[in-house]
Amino acid sequence: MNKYKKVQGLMWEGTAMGNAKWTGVRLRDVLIKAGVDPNDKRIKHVHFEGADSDPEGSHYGGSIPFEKAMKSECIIAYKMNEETIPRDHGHPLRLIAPGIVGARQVKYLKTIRLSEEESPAHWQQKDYKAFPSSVQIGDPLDWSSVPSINEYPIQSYICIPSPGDKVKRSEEEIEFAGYAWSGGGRGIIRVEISTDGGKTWRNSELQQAPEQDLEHMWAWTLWKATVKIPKDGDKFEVLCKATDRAYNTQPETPGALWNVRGLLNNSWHRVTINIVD
Ligand SMILES: Nc1nc2c(c(=O)[nH]1)N[C@H]1C(S)=C(S)[C@@H](COP(=O)(O)O)O[C@H]1N2
Ligand SMILES: [Mo]
Repeated sequence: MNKYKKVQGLMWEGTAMGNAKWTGVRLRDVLIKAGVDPNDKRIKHVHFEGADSDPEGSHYGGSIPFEKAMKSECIIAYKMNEETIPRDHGHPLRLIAPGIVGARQVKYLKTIRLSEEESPAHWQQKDYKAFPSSVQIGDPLDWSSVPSINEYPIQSYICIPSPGDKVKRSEEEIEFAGYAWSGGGRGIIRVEISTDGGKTWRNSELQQAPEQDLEHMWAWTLWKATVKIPKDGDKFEVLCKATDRAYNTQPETPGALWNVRGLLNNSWHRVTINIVD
């Protein structure tokens, strides 16, 4: 998004992304055991706080809607990929609320609170919230005017090859591969690629964990496609875009998505590679 128009945010690009198998106890069961009434209309959000703190001593935190917290997929995890959770990923306990952005998956889980409100902005980067495009760099940010990002819009990415990689024309074809993911468990139904700037598209081959279904697709979808290397020119561009269960698809450019903190850019991903003879 920064390349389109300057933003005030962290430049994550597309590969600050993880996917793991989590094991834990249902958050729902823990809350009910602690005396929470699942039908208590006063409870709107559940706040989570980690044991880590910033230099001022405030703890990392985030919240999810109570309704989501009571769904069977939300767990307090104690294992990652069948092993004790590594320290970097939240040892000993971590909230896992599938279908929601990473920032809410609170590590080193220490405290759970029930509330009528979303949790206040968390430390360091304030919060992941997208402001209207009219809000410009330097304008005051009214954090309470927008809700935090929870479910993420549909996204796809080309991981292989990397931008600027070189291929030999004599190899004739090259394999492209990447991931796609959408928030809320909305399954990926297709990932398409284009070699003519988006005029025509063709399907890629998807790889999805068999235990996932279209309504509960928490993990990423991996995709791959073989692309013919053009006979002329010294470089070429490949684009990808995905479509999810709700038939949401990605926009062509970040133009209509621009926001001051550079969040939620899910426009078509483009990679240009070089051809050598
Ligand atoms: N306690 C705690 N939990 C946290 C954070 C943190 O700094 N402290 N960072 C959050 C953010 S912003 C992200 S993107 C994910 C990163 O999780 P990972 O390190 O397992 O990839 O953890 C989230 N949970
Ligand atoms: Mo993050």
